[in-house]
Amino acid sequence: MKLFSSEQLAEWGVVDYGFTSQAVPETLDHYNEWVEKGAHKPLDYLEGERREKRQSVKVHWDEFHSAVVFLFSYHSLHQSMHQIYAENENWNGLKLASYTMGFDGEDYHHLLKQRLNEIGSFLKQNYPGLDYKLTLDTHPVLERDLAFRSGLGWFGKNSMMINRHHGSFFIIGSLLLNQNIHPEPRKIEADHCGQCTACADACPTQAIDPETRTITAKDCISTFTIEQFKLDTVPPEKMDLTSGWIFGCDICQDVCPWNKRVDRQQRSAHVFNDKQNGILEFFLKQDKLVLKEKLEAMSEGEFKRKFAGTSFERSGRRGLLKNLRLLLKQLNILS
Ligand code: B12
Ligand code: SF4
Ligand code: SF4
Repeated sequence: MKLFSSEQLAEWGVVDYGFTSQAVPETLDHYNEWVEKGAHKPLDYLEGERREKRQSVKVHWDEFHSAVVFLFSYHSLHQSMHQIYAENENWNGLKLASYTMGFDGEDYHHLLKQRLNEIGSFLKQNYPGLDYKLTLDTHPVLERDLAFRSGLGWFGKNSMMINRHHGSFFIIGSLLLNQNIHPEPRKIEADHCGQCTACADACPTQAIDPETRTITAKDCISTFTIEQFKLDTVPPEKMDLTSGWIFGCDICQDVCPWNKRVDRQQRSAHVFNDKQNGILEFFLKQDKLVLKEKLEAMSEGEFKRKFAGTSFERSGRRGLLKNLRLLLKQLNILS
């Protein structure tokens, strides 16, 4: 049974979707073990009350009966960013997680929330009495597991949810429903990592444990560059930004053969919009020291106005400056 037409899916940017009526995550024990051994630190929002809610979607929302889970791909932006890193003479050596440039350069939390609400309204027209809640990153739901039990992919050794046809460069967004509108869920996807360990081998901070398919959060460049905003944050011993990532990190996805496969199948020539060009010009196309000086001279308010509605609002001026200073020190450009 198809709920949506291919035109609708294309308009929403959905490359695949699935269903589950299972409230309890399939891999819950792994999550609990991970938090109990403290591997989530410093991400305190994964413990306490929000950990309790993650034990079952029913704890988060007691009317839950099923979920429709969507994959919103940004693979083409990953390709465009690589083109800049490989070919652009004006590139300053800095790198940004490609999701920041996806979704028209807007913070996906805003843009995909609108799309999920559109999808929710459409479903409501067809199912009388239907109610929904959306879950998109910040909600206390194990979203990779929700996608896993909807048959959309498997957990890679880098802990990413990987889809056989679309790789891992996608955002997971879901509608939790008070009805079970789809009785035939897909089969759970098998593991397709095999003997490969490319992600763990490539991670500059050795944050990946390929045995448990989890990462040590404090050692992940993404944690340090996106989640820790304070100027005086002490970098963990293994933190290594020398490969240029100043906001997020894509290394363990870039090297994954399942993403390289999508690279070979899709050739996209992306035309950047004004918002995306603004981000590129500011962060990636001016000298690193000039960028540092500009960030130092800017007020928090000025930064917020310049990057309103983008992913960079999250870390703010201070967070980016902290990352850039560490990178410049590690490259011996700054003492
Ligand atoms: C906290 C968090 C982070 C933390 C911790 C990441 C982590 N790996 O746990 C940090 C800040 C480091 C982070 C980074 C990134 N994140 Co993040 N993050 C989250 C968040 C909010 C919670 C994740 C969580 O619960 N982690 C706890 C771990 C234990 O759970 P898990 O990651 O689901 O891992 C499962 C598997 O490891 C499995 N498992 C464990 N052992 C074993 C063993 C076997 C044999 C098997 C089969 C399974 C298995 O069980 C675990 C529990 O379900 C989710 C959104 C959400 N609400 O779920 C987004 C989310 C996971 N992040 C996302 C993204 C895009 C990223 C980045 C790519 C951003 C970037 N470019 O910098 C990086 C990727 C880093 C990486 N390799 O994971 C996407 C991932 C999409 C996808 N394709 O998987 C999510 C789902 C957001 C979204 N809505 O799309 N993130
Ligand atoms: S996102 Fe970067 S630092 Fe984090 S686990 Fe992957 S390669 Fe390592
Ligand atoms: S790089 Fe290899 S081991 Fe890592 S997630 Fe991809 S296929 Fe699995």
